[in-house]
Amino acid sequence: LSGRKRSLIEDARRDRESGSPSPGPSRCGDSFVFEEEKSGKVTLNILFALKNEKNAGFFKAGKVFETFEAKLLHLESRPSRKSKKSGGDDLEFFMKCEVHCSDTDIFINSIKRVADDVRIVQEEKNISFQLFYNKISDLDKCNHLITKYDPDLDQDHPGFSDPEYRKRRGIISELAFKYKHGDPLPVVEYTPEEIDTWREVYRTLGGLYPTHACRQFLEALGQLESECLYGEDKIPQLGEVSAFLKERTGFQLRPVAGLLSARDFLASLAFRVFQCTQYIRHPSAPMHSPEPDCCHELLGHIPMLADKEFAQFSQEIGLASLGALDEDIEKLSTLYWFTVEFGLCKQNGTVKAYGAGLLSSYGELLYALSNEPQYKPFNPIETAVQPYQDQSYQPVYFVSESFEDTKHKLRQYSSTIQKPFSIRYDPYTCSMEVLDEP
Ligand code: HBI
Ligand code: FE
Repeated sequence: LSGRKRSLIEDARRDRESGSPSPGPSRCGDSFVFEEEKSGKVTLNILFALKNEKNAGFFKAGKVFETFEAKLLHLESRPSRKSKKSGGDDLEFFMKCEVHCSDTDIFINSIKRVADDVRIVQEEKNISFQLFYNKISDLDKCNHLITKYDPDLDQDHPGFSDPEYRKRRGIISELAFKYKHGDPLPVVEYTPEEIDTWREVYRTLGGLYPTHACRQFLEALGQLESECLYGEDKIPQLGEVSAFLKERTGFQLRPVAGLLSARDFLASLAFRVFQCTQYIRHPSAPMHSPEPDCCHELLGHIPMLADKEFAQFSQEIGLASLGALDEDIEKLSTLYWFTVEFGLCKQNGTVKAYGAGLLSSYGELLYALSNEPQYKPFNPIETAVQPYQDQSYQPVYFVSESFEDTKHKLRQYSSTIQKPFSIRYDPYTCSMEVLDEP
């Protein structure tokens, strides 16, 4: 053992034997351990504030890591809530690290000697209770893309073996990667071939809307057309569409490079921001895209987001997701799927489509409103755990009485999601207010 490590161990041992309360004998083993490996290493999540000496304390904590050869897996800092309450601006630190099993106890005690408020976060999921985007510009950090249906990686994507297409999609995605909140929305000069794809989709789906789409969708589409934002001869630009939505419901768009993680995607909705892809599907398959593309966003989502009640519903799913555990994100994601993407609703005694996945897919729109599929009334507890398909038509569709009713049911459901705080969105500052802090 190095001299330094030995002295820390001796200090800790002395503390333990003398029953000194400050570092305190911490429970050894199991309760702190959630990833025991055969190698004799354990992974710990440690949250701590610094003692008065501030930065020096941080480096002292670093020294403990060095001494115990703890492998740092993750490190982040944030303003300490405790300090903020008393008007301070101290930081607190979160570290994920790997230490030798036999060192666990002594390692924690050593950290306690140099830092304040040391907490061992027992399971990783507890972290997500506390970390979430607080202000609208934080959405610049939404970069957790899922590459499942990316044409560069998914052999079943219609553009997989078309290098030209992949290059083009790459260029358009790059605009999204570079985008920062407050920038003007990127303008894409679409090629005649891309416009042909759009035209075909627009015409084909346009023929079904009058009989298959819900009233709110038709109203908004009518407005978009009469304002010359929508039409079959041009692909609408995000900037114009965002301005349209902002006037109606306060929703705004930001460009996104592809499929986002559910957590990032839902978090954006909490700020009334809709993440919009800007590239278009492959021309060989105009009626279907495995990943979201501008046809899906512009035809499926945008008209619905111009409806007040629906916009509020969408934001509330987002608010419910902030700081939620992974398993609750999964449920909210499923609720989103069966409402915003594949929802049906009753209108004047008939069933109509309001889900964007339906309103942007000719085949499934016909299927969903035929006699074939099973319908169930929307009921969040049941809907949230319904298995779903993203490769073929849904086995079951959930029917809403009205958006208002669905919104109330979702609100009721969201209030049962366990969180140690509640959140309110302040539209003046575009930021979250956290209430009832733990
Ligand atoms: N990402 N870009 C993008 N667009 C979506 O519609 C989308 C997403 N990520 C997840 C998602 N939708 C949903 O399926 C839910 O998981 C929220
Ligand atoms: Fe979608």
